[in-house]
Parts: sequence; structure tokens; C-alpha cells
Amino acid sequence: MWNFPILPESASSVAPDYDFAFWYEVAVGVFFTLFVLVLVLGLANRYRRGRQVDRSHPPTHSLKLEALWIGVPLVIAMSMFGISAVLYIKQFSPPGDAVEIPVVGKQWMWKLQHPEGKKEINELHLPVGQAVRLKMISQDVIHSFFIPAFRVKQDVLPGRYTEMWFRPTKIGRYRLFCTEYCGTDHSVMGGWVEVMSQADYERWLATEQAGESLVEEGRRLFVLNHCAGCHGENATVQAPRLEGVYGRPVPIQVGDRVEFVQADDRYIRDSILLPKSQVVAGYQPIMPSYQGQLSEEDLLKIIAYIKAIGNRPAPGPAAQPQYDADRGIQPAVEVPGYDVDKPPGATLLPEQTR
Ligand code: HEC
Ligand SMILES: [Cu+2]
Repeated sequence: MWNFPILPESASSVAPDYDFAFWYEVAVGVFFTLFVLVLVLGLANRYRRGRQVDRSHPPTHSLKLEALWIGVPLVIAMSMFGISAVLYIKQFSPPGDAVEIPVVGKQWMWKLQHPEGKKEINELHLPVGQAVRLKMISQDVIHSFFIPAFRVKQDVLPGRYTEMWFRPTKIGRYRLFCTEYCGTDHSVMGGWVEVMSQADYERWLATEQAGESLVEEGRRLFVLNHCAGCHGENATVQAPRLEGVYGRPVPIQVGDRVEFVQADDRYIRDSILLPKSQVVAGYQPIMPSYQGQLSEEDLLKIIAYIKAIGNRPAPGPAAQPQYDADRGIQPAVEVPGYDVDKPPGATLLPEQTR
């Protein structure tokens, strides 16, 4: 029997679109290759030496022909651009219902953890139809996370979070690869994505190793590493409270100015590893660096915890910052209601002034 698949199985919501773009471009390429080939052979035959053909007054130009060979390729190229641009935007806009799964790449394995706490190595179990957003980082060299059946691939870098999302549409078992040459055992750095029915997935999730959720583990690490000693309720140190900080702009002291920085994953990570690089306005740079003390997994858990406490409603009526949160980073010189000389605790999080 024939078993010669040209493309891997198509098992995610975007896969058919990528396949369409692929075949469309292949078709255009094949068509023009043949078209040029036929012209070359046809004309070579027609005007070959010794042939009795009219060679007087060869045309020097033709406006019609020129318009055609500019216009047709332009329309085709723009259509390719359009299709790719739509796919590109899709690729970077995860849907709101996407579940976030942290992924750590290392020589030579993938470590993944479900929000419920369950850990996996080189395997990823998922319910069909559930959108998933992978938040990925490497603890050594550059890797790349590739699931051919989902038509998604993203580099995984040391020191920087990268993201990728997909929605599996078909129950099945699909290969997953590292697709960046990353050392001796690169070729075995891969595994399987197991897409299951919702019921099977829940059964799988319930078996063995229930453990703590990602956020609970983060909370435990937060206490264990003395973060709570400074950032917690009973702290005697002047440190900002972290409730609600995630996703908001934070005032950062830059020389004698204040700039606002969005508190995203990167910001929280840098705050923990390089606390002196961005010091919150109004506070002393007394936070110790945790460089080399926390693993990438621990950092992801702590970030998940800080994100979770960020979902609590901000306490107090005046806790909303008064600057334009949508504008992200901006110099704060003109911010109304913000006094650089006063500790921002009074302006931003009034419940903390002590
Ligand atoms: C010795 C006290 C101390 C400890 C311990 C400490 N921090 Fe901090 N932290 C601070 C201070 C003070 C600041 C504000 C000044 C700055 O940005 O460096 C801060 C800032 C931060 C910020 C930025 C907050 C904001 O509002 O933008 C984050 C996030 C953070 N710390 C997380 C942690 C985590 C996580 C831990 C434990 C792994 C930790 N801190 C341990 C004192 C501490
Ligand atoms: Cu790798």
C-alpha cells in the first residue's frame, strides 16, 4: 500500500491555514517554472538556426506585455504577503481561554508543568480543543520547540521567555522535537504530545502525583526564599507589596527621573535575578540577587504565584494608579498626582504606608 505522506498530520486549528499557504506557494512556483520552461523550449525551437521564420523588425518593447509581467507577479506576491501576514498575526495572538503551561528546555530534555501541578518530561498531555500557551525558557543553550502536526515552532532561549500557542483539534499522539542543534544528544531531545478527550484528560490528570498546584508551589518558594519576609504583610523592611503588581506599570527610578515599566514575566524575572537593574521609585536597592539560587522552574512558579495574587482586586479605593496604564513605558515627569519626592507607596498602594 501507499504510505508516503508529504506533510505531517494536520492536527491544530492553524494547521490547515499553514498548509493552504504552503500549497498555494508551491502551486505558484510550479506553474511559473513550467510556464518559463515551455516558453524557453518553444522559442528555442521556433527560432533555431536554419529555421525559415520572419526575423525582420523584431519588437523592441511592448507596453501590454510589460504591464502584464509587472502586474501579475505583483498581485500574486501581495496575496502571499496577505496570507502570511494574517497567519503571523494569528501566531502571536493567543486566545483568551488559552491555558499557560511553563516549559523549561535543557540539554537534553523538555520539562513541562501543568497549572494543576502535574509535571512531565518529554511528554505533554492535553485535552482536545483546549488552547494552550507555552511559556518557554532554556536553562542552558538555545533550543527550539517544534510540533510538526500543529505547524508550530519557536526558539527557546536562555535568559528570556518566549511564547507559542496552539489549539489541538484531533485526538492522537504527535511527535515533538527540539529543532535547534544543541549538542551531542540533540537528536534524542524530543517526545510526544498526547491529545486526549476531555474525559480521558481529566482521568489522566487525577492519577498519581496530585501534588500542589503551580501557584501553591510558587507560594511555598516565596516563603522559603524569604521573599515574604520583605514583601509580606508583616515585613519590617520597606519593600513594595506584590499584590496586583503583575501586568501593571511600575515606577522605576532612572537617575533623577521616574520611568514606567510594564510588570510582565520579564520584569518579574529581572527583579528577582537583577534587582539593582530596575529599582522601584521610592525604595532602597536592598533586595538581594537570587542569581544562581533559583532554578528556571522555581522562577516560573514564583512568577505564577505573583501573577495569581495579581488577580485579586486591588485593596483600597485609591489603589488605581492615575497614569495612563495603556501607554506602558513613559517618562513620568508629567504624571498628574505623582510626586517623585514622596515614596510611591503613598500614591500607588496607600494601604502599605507604614
Ligand atoms: C531584603 C528584602 C527583600 C527580599 C528578601 C526580597 N525582596 Fe523583592 N524587593 C525588595 C525591595 C526593597 C524592592 C524595591 C526596590 C527594588 O526594586 O529593588 C523589591 C522589589 C521586588 C520586585 C519589584 C516590585 C515592584 O513593585 O515592581 C519584585 C517582583 C520582587 N522584589 C520579588 C521578590 C521575590 C520573588 C523575592 C524572593 C525570591 C524577593 N523579592 C526577595 C526587597 C526584598
Ligand atoms: Cu535542544
